[in-house]
Amino acid sequence: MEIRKITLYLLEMRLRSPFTTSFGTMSVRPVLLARIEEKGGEEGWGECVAGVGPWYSYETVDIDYMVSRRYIAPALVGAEIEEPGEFRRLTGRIRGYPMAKAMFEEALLDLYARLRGLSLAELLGGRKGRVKVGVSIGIKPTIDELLREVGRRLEEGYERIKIKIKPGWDVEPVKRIREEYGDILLQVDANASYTLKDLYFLRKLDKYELLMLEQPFHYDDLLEHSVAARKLSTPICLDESVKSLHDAVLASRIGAAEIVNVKPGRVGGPLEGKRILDYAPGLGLGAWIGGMLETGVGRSFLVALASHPAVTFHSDISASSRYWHEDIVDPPWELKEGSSLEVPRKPGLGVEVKTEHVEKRAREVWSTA
Ligand code: OSB
Ligand code: MG
Repeated sequence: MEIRKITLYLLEMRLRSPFTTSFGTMSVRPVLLARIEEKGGEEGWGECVAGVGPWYSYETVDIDYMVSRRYIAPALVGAEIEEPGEFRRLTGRIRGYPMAKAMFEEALLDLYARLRGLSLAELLGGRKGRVKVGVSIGIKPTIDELLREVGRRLEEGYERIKIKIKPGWDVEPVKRIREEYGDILLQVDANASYTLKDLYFLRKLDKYELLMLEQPFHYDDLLEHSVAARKLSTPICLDESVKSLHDAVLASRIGAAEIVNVKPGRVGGPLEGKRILDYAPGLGLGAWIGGMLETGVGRSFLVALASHPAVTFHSDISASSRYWHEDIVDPPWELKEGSSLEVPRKPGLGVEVKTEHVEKRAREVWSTA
């Protein structure tokens, strides 16, 4: 495929309800999209998951927009690419910025899949026709509000609940959810808000039979996790700390985690996500696919990865309606029976991008000549 033109769209999408984690509240999600067109007229779409500020990672949407225009798009446009795996080599000189790179790799995968008549799942080693999904619930002003939202999500059909925790919002919310809703599938995500000094509190979570404790410690640390893992019965899952297959290998070698949350944006693209999944069973790691409040475009890649046989837990891929009043894809992602999403068999994303809607809603549009 000869890359003819790249267009970037910067949107601001209002979430249906604000999402609060240990690092802050998000009400409006900035969304950066890439559209890559090849010589024959076919196109592909990708999404960057960077946020407003450098909280989850050092990347922000503004920085990634700049890096994309200045460095990544110029390295691609005019290039003749046999298959999406070549993207890494073409942009090998650019250090870091995995979320920006992931957006381009996604667009190339979509483009390649459309040209070949393959689904994303087929490209990414997917086998399942449906994927099990859950919902991620943010920190709430009160426990009553949290309990109400958990109840509502269970009613909507989500059979696995993840709640965000932070010091001071951990044991009590979990205890109250267990009292109210019994032995539902429940897990917690700390987004790196604890230190080893808090081990005493984290050990109190052990009696609540949580599926896992996600990223309790520093975003770039494996050692603290490996120390804590020996003292906790709740399995540790890593999110922020795993930026590549290399990190996943290291984490399993030193016993820092039993489970890995695979996010294509965090690891530089769906192909590195697939590699982690390919190795996870051999490393003795359970796996699932994490979300970053993506629109329907990013969600397509999450669903495709979640259909990989190494995915052993429910993924954070909720339906479009959990996030948006109106998604930018048609049809929107819908929750199906058994807390699942259907894996599309159509070529590429498997859903249509509503291009006019994106163009109308974009705050900024940039394209190569
Ligand atoms: O840590 O998993 C996380 C959203 C933004 C940043 C980090 C995280 C999340 C989520 C949302 O948990 C999951 C979803 O997209 O539904
Ligand atoms: Mg997380």
